[in-house]
Amino acid sequence: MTNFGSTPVRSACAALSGVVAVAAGLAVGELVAVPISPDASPYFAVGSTVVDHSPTSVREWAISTFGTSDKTALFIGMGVIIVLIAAGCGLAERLRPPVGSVIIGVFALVGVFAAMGRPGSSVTYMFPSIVAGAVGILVLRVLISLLADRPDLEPPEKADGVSRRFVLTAGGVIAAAAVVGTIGRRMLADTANTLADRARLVLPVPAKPAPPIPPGTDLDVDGVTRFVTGNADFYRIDTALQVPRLTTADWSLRIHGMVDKEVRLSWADLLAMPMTERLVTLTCVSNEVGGDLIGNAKWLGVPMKEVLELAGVRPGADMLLSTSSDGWTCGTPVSAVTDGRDALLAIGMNGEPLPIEHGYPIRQVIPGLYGYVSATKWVVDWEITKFSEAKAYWSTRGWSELGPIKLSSRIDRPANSTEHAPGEVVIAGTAWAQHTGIERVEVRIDDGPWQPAELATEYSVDTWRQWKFAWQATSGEHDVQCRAIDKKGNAQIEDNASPAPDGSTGLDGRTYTIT
Ligand SMILES: Nc1nc2c(c(=O)[nH]1)N[C@H]1C(S)=C(S)[C@@H](COP(=O)(O)O)O[C@H]1N2
Ligand SMILES: [Mo]
Repeated sequence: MTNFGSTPVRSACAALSGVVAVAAGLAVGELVAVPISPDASPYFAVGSTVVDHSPTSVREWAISTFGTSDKTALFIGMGVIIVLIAAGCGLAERLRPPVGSVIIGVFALVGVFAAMGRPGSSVTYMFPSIVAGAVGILVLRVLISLLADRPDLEPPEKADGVSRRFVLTAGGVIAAAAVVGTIGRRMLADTANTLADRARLVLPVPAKPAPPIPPGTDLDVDGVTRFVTGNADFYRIDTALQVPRLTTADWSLRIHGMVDKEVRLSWADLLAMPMTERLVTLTCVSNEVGGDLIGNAKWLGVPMKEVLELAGVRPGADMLLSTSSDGWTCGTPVSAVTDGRDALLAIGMNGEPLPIEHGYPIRQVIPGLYGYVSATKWVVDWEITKFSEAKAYWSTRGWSELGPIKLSSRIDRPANSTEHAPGEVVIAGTAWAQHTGIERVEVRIDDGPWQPAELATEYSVDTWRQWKFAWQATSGEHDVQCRAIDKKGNAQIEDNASPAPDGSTGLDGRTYTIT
């Protein structure tokens, strides 16, 4: 016990505290980055930024010295520097609090800026660094406080001037950081792997390209959703806590059940088939009246019918039960796949490989059916069966077995409860009746008559259709509603119904004040 309370031991422990704190922060940063992007990880973002901004001569030197391990060398080098700085933070925090915490905070900011500067970044990219910084500072303060002199403690509660609580806490944090950091890093590596696979994928030229979009499908009225929804703006719905990360090499589709012959389709088999390109409007059954869980994209893929014919459907089968790589299931009427509509096993979305969250590398798109009974993303298995024998994910949870999309329409502009001057006010929006087509959209002011709106050029019966109505507004408060009529003459159902079990009904309405 000669060293009891000695400065060297406590200094070493302070330095160690810094290293543990920074390691914990970085580990948590990795995990927080998982649902965002590999580029959002503070460690990776800073490393990548260093690589991107280092002079060519330095990069050439690194490549000639370390060869293909140049990136590994960089990350190891960064690790050594971080350990040294972290140790310094620990010492500084003990001698001059809160200098250590401030240095960690500054490094968190460096992480924030590096992550925000990555290509394709969004505001969410700053979270991993912020959380990493907060965890680092918290751990540092706790450990340093445990190092404070405790004259009340005697061995074995206190050895060499260091309390047992300090040793246990530091050990616990480092063990937890190792687990969290390893899991986070592995998941990020999987994502990076899938992103690299996606970046390499060259989409085939369609044998049947989508008909060109005629002028006038977009009315170009400010505030109306565009006719084609960009991939980044496309609504996303799935049960995946962690988006599946498949690669084209991992992927295959097994077709079994009530088939003439079982088939396993590989990516190469798929690419050997002629591709079709179509615009199809996808809608979620959970979309409320006036909601935005709907989008229209140009999909590239193989007709599902042709894939099904490779296996051959046996008589009596009426359900295609598809399963995603994460085990979600979807029951689609076989007839919707074989009746000639453009049901696609899609690999492209608006000219790009599918984004990971929209099903990379492959998903289903079937015109006319809500997503939960048609649009399986990350699809890997088709079982041909009967509705009387199988139930899919949402059907076991109270939703209908069949989910044809309900005729509906939406007002996109002007925004609700806005004020306008008397005279012309342009009301505009979109309407959809997938696989039947929109015949008419009508607008009603207060309790007045239904008046026809001007329709955009029709692209196809599988895509939504914009409309606009030039209203001659008079002073006062007015309620405005819209309704659609489809090509079979059905008018949109006016009674309000919530989405469960088979889709919402009712009319979209807005209130405007004209002064
Ligand atoms: N694997 C999988 N695919 C899925 C789902 C899911 O939860 N898991 N949700 C479905 C639902 S309910 C909808 S509305 C559409 C949405 O597709 P999107 O996210 O590309 O817009 O995907 C469908 N495909
Ligand atoms: Mo959905």
